[in-house]
Amino acid sequence: MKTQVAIIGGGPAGLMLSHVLHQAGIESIVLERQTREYVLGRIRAGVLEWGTAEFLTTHGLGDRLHAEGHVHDGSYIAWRGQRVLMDCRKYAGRPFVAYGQTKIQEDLDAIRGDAVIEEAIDVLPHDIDTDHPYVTFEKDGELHRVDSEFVAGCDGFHGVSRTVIPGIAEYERIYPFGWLGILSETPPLPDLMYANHPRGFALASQRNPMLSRYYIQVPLEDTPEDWPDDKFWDELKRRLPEEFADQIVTGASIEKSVAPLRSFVAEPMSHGRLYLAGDAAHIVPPTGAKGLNLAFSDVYYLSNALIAYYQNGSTDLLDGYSEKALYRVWHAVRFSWWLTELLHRFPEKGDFGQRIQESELDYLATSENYLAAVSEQYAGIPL
Ligand code: RFL
Ligand code: PHB
Repeated sequence: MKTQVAIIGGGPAGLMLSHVLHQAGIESIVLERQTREYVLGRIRAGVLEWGTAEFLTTHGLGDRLHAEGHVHDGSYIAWRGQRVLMDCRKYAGRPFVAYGQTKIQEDLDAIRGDAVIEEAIDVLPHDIDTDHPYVTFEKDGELHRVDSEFVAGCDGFHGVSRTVIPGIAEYERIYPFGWLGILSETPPLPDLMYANHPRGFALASQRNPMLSRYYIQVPLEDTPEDWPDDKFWDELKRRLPEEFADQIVTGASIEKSVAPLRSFVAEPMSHGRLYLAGDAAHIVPPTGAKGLNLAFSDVYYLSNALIAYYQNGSTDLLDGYSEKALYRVWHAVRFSWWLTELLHRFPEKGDFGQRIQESELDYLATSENYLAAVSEQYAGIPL
């Protein structure tokens, strides 16, 4: 096979890149390890920055987003009887949208599904230092080869692309707990709420008027089996402020899983003709709701760079891609780390660490300047 851009990974980053390139007349083939059903069934992100919503809209993906997405001015942080609103509209001039990643994946699959080769195993990029890189893979027991001009590594944190970049630097922090998340067909609270509580962090989120998403901080060893629905609801309500806990409508969970929390950055994000985008190059803990937004901002920069190359032969944007993308990545990595440290319980930090955390929360409640700075970061820096 032959194409202009071989894309490894058919998650949101890979499919969006393929879509934007296609609109500019640039061919691509997407190699995805999993089946289409598996990829469409994954439950992931729920919060889109305004810039992400605009990027999707510009590329013809706005209709369902604007019809079904729920625009919010901000999200609450609650602790010890206090509450502040990280007001994105007020302090950054732009709201955010609650819209499930699953729907974006569906929308992208509907327009770019034909470019995807599913169940491609042992995918491996070759000759990325030359002008003629290629990718090999196996499907149905046969070995295949895609000759290309560029390779985009959009294969997530467990992908292969990052591993072929010689001497890549990796920065990592692993948090000593996980998030247990459930999805339930019940009406959600009107707003998102992040709660800091002595029993641990909790988050009330949403997907649509009849679909709620909730998370609680749990020990890393815990499994979904440790958390029958009744136990989960009980714990969630204990961690949220009483007046909100009382409004929660409980019901059977339709999905339940535990996710570890990690901050990770690999740099540079390119080598020769291989370019990384999304979780393949960086991971943030979900506390700041930044992962998917970063995947899309990478795709924004990378697609611009590839389009400039194909339209006028310029390599300036390609050469500057890694630096440009990493600037935004490190902002989001720092904010996500900071919000994670502020909102979770870290018994190993002792009483001193706990008092520092409480003092910082008090500062947030009393200083509008501080709250404005936090809200602006939650809104996300413009592309
Ligand atoms: P993905 O979605 O992991 O897709 C990568 C794709 O590559 C495939 N793949 C391979 N294909 C071929 N060969 C290989 N060797 C391959 N290895 C892997 C995989 O099967 C997969 O299809 O990465 P991408 O596209 O970069 O997208 C990133 C986002 O999915 C991720 O950042 C977000 O889901 C993170 N995230 C959130 N982000 C937000 O912006 N807002 C949120 O509210 C938010 N909430 C979340 C989240 C992630 C969570 N989990 C489960 C990690 C909540 C949770 C609980
Ligand atoms: C979600 O709805 O899945 C969600 C919302 C906000 C976050 C993380 C996840 O910070």
